Amino acid sequence: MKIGIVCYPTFGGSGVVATELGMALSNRGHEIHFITYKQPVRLALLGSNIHFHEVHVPKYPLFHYQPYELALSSKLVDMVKLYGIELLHVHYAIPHAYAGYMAKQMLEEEGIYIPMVTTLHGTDITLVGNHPFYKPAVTFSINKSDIVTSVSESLKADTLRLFDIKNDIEVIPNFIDAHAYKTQFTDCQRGMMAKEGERIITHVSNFRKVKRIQDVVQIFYRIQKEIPAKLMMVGEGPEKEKAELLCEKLGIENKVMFLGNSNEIDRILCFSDLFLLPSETESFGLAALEAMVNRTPVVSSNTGGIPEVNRQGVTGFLSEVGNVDEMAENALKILKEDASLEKFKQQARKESEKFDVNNIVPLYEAIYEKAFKHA
Ligand code: GMT
Repeated sequence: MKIGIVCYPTFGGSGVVATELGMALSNRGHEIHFITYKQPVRLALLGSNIHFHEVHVPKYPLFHYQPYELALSSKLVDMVKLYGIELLHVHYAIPHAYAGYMAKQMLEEEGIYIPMVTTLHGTDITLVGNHPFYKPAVTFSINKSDIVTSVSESLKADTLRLFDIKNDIEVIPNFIDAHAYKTQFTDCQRGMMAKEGERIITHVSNFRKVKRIQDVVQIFYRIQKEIPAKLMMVGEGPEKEKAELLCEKLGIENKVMFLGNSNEIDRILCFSDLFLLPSETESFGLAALEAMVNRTPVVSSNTGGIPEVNRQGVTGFLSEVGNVDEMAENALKILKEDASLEKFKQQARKESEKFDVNNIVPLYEAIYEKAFKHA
């Protein structure tokens, strides 16, 4: 199939999933066209089966806001015609489903019918899309999609609760390539980051409010009072500075490393002993799954789709949002003894294999077949 993928090209989970999906589909013989404003960060290799088309938005002084949807829908029309793209798969409803639907309509005027699959990722529903200023357009574009998927049962329930949705929503969980990690890094160079006997705790995110970065620091503060430990903070975002200040205030700045955005998350997770994800809301928690595949157990909040990924007492522990005392106690349960740490590491890895690319990508292929019948 020739598939056009629309996504955010940044470090956010939806862009990562869309990029990994495109790469997996191209390995399975499909021709993939990424259409977005920048080459997706995880997209390493372009080739005969995998293309990137940049959406340019010319700046014009009259416009206070430059019209990205207009440029995107025009680019979609052009690329569908030029490359014979047969299906559009848009990730994140805003504004991608809206622009995709406009492109579909323009193409229909020329006698070209193209199905559109929309994948909902989380904040497009729970935070941004739900805002009254966007809601009618988001509802409309979800209802106009040929097939709608969501990345967890929890997100599906949220969507049905918050919007007046007329079509079915199919749940297809996010995925990882478990086999890519099996033999990848035998020497994790742990010694570069921590001393012998120190536990390494990691958090990876876009440092937005929803991630409750201050909770990450507070949990670590409690852990390091009990055992020798270091905290790796990976990512960039608006809450980073506050977190740095809190570390100074608590006097733990020499135990916390802020590593910025990284394309080598797996190298960092390779030497991590525990992953912290205390988010306010999380439709899935791809970062937790990426930790688990790298044998890193997870201490998290029990919100949204996280319980579908992090299993209580198996891959880690879950607590109510904001309960940093319990999260720290749970972390210590895992970290204190080598034997319990090893047990959780093995269980985290085993559970992650359920989300292997080879189990999940065929579900998308089946959806595409269905979308053709629907269109
Ligand atoms: O987590 C973020 O803030 C980024 C956001 C995105 O849209 O890129 O992530 C969402 O989609 C990911 C991939 O499906 C999910 O794993 C994240 O849980 C979800 N984030 C939230 O729901 C807050």
